[in-house]
Amino acid sequence: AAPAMLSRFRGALVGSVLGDCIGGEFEGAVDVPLDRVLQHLSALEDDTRGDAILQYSDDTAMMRCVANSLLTRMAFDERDMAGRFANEYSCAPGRGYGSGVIQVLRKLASPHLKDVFQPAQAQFGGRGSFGNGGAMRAAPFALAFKSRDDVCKYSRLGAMLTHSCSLGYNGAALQALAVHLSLQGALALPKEFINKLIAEMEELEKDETAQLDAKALYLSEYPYCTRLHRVKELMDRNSVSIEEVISELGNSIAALQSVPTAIFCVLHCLEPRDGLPERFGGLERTIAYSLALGGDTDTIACMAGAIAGAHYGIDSIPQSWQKSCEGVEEADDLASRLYDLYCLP
Ligand code: 8NA
Ligand code: MG
Ligand code: MG
Repeated sequence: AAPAMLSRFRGALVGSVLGDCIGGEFEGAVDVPLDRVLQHLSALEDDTRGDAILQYSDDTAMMRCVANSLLTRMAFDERDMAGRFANEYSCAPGRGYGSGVIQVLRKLASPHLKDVFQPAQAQFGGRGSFGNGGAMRAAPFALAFKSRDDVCKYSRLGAMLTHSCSLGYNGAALQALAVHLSLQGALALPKEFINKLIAEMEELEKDETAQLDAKALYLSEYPYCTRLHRVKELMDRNSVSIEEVISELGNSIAALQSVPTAIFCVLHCLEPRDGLPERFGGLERTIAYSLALGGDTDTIACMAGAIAGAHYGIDSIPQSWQKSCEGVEEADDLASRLYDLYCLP
């Protein structure tokens, strides 16, 4: 039976945290052999490993800020959200933030700041960040807003607080839309799922700013659509190597080279795959596969975990994994409260 909506909400945020915590082990690694991934995962099931908990990083720290802001304000409030990012960073600066975004977070802490979008706009010579930091925290927007237009609009605005390049905030919209569709059960029809995402991104990438940014970065005219078409091609293949996925889609900290990749991980792992244990369910396969790609593993697994968790629901997530990761209970609680908000008439 398909999971109930509350189970999907909880799966989305818990899946996101698990991907971040479990993926941290291989962050930045160039080559991650699958047996190392499986070793890392089986260690989570080992009761004798004591109470060494895998810590979450910036991905989860900022996702919690987004969820808490949406819950407290019961709407998108840019000043409140910016304030939470700044405060979270000043309380726990050692969570592995990107080197650029730190400057934005410091400026956002100033009480005299008039325009909270301004610090992000000053990044990288005025071009803004194209990192995946907006996308990694985008899942709660899909839980807070019912309509696809709102999910899209507010996930972009939320990302613009730190990522003013269209590649950065459109990547956040793509991630939020993927979670939104997954919550609706859309992954039951994978082809339609990817076609819907392509149609949404065509709308966003038509925009003049998006066109100019793509040109300035020497990218194709519709960069996300181009990548999503590649995802579709890879889905059609009987066998795809890790190397092909990395070269076609990427595994870096750029949103363009990680959000479509995370979506591919989910789609690819809807079915059992060679090399992954048969006892693994879909969510376990998705996380394992994301780690095997190397690169920005915590963030790719975090994004894939949110989409997969929304599809399979909370009961698909092993207890041993949940117990091994910091911040799971809080994420579960945030998801339940966002569900209550979602159910309000
Ligand atoms: P960001 O905005 O600082 O962007 C990340 C990096 O991308 C920057 O430091 C630049 O190197 C590069 N970059 C982004 N935009 C531009 C541009 N317009 N021109 C040139 N270079 C650019 O931070 P973010 O929030 O997007 O970062 C997200 C990632 O950083 C996440 O994966 C997160 O996990 C974290 N991360 C941390 C480490 C670490 O060492 N702890 C490693 C990888 C990623
Ligand atoms: Mg991180
Ligand atoms: Mg990362």
